[in-house]
Amino acid sequence: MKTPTYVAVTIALTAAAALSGCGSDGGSGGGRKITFVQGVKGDEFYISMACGAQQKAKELGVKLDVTGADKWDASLQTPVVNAVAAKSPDAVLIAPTDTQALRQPEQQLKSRGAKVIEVDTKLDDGSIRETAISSDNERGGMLAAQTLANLVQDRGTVAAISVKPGISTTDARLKGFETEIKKHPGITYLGVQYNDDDPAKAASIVTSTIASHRDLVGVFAANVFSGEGAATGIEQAGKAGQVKLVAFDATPKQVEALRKGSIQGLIAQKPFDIGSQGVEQAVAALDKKPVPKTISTDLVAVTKENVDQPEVSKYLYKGAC
Ligand code: T6T
Repeated sequence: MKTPTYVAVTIALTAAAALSGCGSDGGSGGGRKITFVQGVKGDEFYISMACGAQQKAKELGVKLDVTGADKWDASLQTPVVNAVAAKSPDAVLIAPTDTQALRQPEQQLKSRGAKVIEVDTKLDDGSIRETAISSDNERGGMLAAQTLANLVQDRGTVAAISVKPGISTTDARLKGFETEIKKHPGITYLGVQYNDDDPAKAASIVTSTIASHRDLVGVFAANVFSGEGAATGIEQAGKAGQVKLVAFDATPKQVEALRKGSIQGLIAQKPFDIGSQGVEQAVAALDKKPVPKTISTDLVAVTKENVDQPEVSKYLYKGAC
């Protein structure tokens, strides 16, 4: 039976696209396979990042898979990465959950021929990745300190809460926060406590800190679950609006707390842009085009007053694309 012309043309175009390295929609992805390994599943920061990566992957004709562990834990992320390596993707976007512990799993990805793009977090060892794409976290921590100092009128005791040591992003935020808060002599800084990225643990840390420090006037929360938990703790202590809270990120739950008055300031990142650039740089690396060693994305200060302005609300994180 003679093949109808339109079928023959489709087959020819698809074959030509595959050979030329262009996606069927003309992108340069050429049907390549990329996997995105999140720092943790079920976190709107990484869900928003995956949305950006998916949009760029579609545009460039790339197949994108998204995976991750259920908790922020290097011992759980490692088998996820090993399983990805076994499938030999052309490139991997990864948010390593520890600056050291994920070095060997990332090295295995590279040894199997994958281009490694670190998104959000990064390893101490920069020799494996093609590039690292993230917010300017140290500057974001300094911005958080300036914001909190203004909110507490430059006097009283403040504390910080974060995930665990050894995470490039939250460690940088704390470094920026501590550098800046020390420039405010009227403010006593209690230091940081860690919650293992568990909002319930963050809530109990904040309630007990409030109970043991009657002069506590402010808290800096270095990421999503630290911020969501700290807001809960402040509400449970009956101190909403009295103990000021500045948190990194902008999930729906954090924005709700901002509107309710248990959070006073959010430092929103641009995860959608990070994901989109991650796929773009992966394809550039596969096409042997130059890739910058680091790419820094912007931050947006979100308050109750500006949260509904379109130029701010477009950066609020989403639970689905
Ligand atoms: O703050 C983000 C991310 O930038 C950080 O590396 C880890 O925590 C988050 O994922 C939010 O949960």
